[in-house]
Amino acid sequence: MAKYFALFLIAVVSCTHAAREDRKIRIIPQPVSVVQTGGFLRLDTSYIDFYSSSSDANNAIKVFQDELKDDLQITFSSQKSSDVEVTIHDGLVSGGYSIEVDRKKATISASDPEGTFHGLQSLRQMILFSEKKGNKILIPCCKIEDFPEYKWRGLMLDEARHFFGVEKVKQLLDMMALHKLNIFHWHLTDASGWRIEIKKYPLLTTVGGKGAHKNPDGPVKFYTAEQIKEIVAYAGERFITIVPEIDMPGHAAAANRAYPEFSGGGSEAYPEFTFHPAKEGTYAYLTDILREISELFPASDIHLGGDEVHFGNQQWATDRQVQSLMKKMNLSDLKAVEKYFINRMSDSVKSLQRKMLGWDEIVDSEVGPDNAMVMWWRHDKPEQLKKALENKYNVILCPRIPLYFDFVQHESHKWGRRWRGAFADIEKVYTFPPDTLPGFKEFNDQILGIQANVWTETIVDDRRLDFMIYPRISALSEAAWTKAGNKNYEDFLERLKAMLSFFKDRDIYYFNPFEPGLSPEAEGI
Ligand code: TNX
Repeated sequence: MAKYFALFLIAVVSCTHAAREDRKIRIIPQPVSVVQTGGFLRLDTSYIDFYSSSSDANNAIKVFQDELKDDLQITFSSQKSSDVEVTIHDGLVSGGYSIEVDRKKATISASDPEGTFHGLQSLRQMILFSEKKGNKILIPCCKIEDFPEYKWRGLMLDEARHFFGVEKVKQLLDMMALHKLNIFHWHLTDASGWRIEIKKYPLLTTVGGKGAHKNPDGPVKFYTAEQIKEIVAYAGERFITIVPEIDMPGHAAAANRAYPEFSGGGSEAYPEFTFHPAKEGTYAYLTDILREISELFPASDIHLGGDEVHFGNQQWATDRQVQSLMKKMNLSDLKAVEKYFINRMSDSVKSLQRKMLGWDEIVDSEVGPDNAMVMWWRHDKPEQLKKALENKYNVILCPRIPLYFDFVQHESHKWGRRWRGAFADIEKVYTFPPDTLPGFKEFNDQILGIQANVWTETIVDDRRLDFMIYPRISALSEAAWTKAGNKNYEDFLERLKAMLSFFKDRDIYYFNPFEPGLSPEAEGI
């Protein structure tokens, strides 16, 4: 009898245990603390009563309600007997929030609208990923406290090499917002195409917007100023800042097709790659462009690129005007010319009341930490990160390995790039940053955050784009938001399963880390 009783007990215990696992709260990125207090709030599957005591939260609430209408066809009313209540009051970290769920209601508190937005996105995941029984959604009672580890949680998309358009970008912004990523860095110009309308120089888009990487004769594709405004507003409603990048003095071939008078030439492999550093007209032209950019983007920063100038500055060495500039300004070599260019353009950015951002090459241009922030991308040059930090720059970490999402993501894959065999698998994204990074600990307060970059030379269409971004975006969000001590890859993978089915419902063509060998090619990607 005792034996049977023991067996019975084991059965009961393991059942409850299984149920508990099943009823776990699954939020990505993992919050600072989640304590399940027992029992459930039973929400109706088709109707939620929603109350907010502050109109400051209206915008975050509107996005949340529209999304849930779309996700689950839930409708909303607002009486005081609410299922969900939102309050704004002092005392919580900016961008942070708390959620308390008891058997009667879910209460979200934050100090600012951004915190409210984050809290609502967590609640949305709880609604989406909790058990549904009959016409009830069973939200586990809990207390959640949450705030971000890094203030810069970015994703960069290159639309110069391949263009994806308004709807795809909005979908990406939606997914960023769901993951509490808050910076969308938009690489809008490069050798393959110039993708943003500039009223004063219309040929930039009508000529420079033609074609794509390896397909120079493709159709003209670009964003009109109106579309840019629409996307900036859409991002703003989701507490995402868009940082535009106008790459210079290299990666300028598309602009140079439109206005060859400002070209500084290129090399055999990279024709017409640079802007001309010795013509006064170039600085006026680029400053005019940046003025229009500053009118379109409210962000406090403008990214000027500054990368890989040596790919195509060979003609500077023989150009008569560059030679006389070098004499006049006492510039000893082409690196000094590059430095001169970057400093002039940094002055332009300053005159527009903006701060310059640049790739890690700009540290060598000594533009100064008061004038610029740096994105460290060359993972094979850790000394450049150290140099940036020692020179007091604020830095965003986005090293190719593991944060370039155009890189292969699984050993067995051939879709994407590799760096001497190295690639960017999801676990490495998740565990970033390793505490072995040089300078990382001593200069921690200069590290603004983390960003992944999606370069698109090899990403030709929406499906490939999805495949490279999802679900590495989920790992990125946890790398950027969650404290190191709260990260756990196995636990993340468990939570990720729910997120993958959400991606599936959205027709997002994600990589499945649980079936890594599946060949996208076989499926026609
Ligand atoms: C390096 S990252 C580049 C890009 C390429 C990318 C491809 C950087 C500042 N420059 O121009 O698209 O590698 O992975």
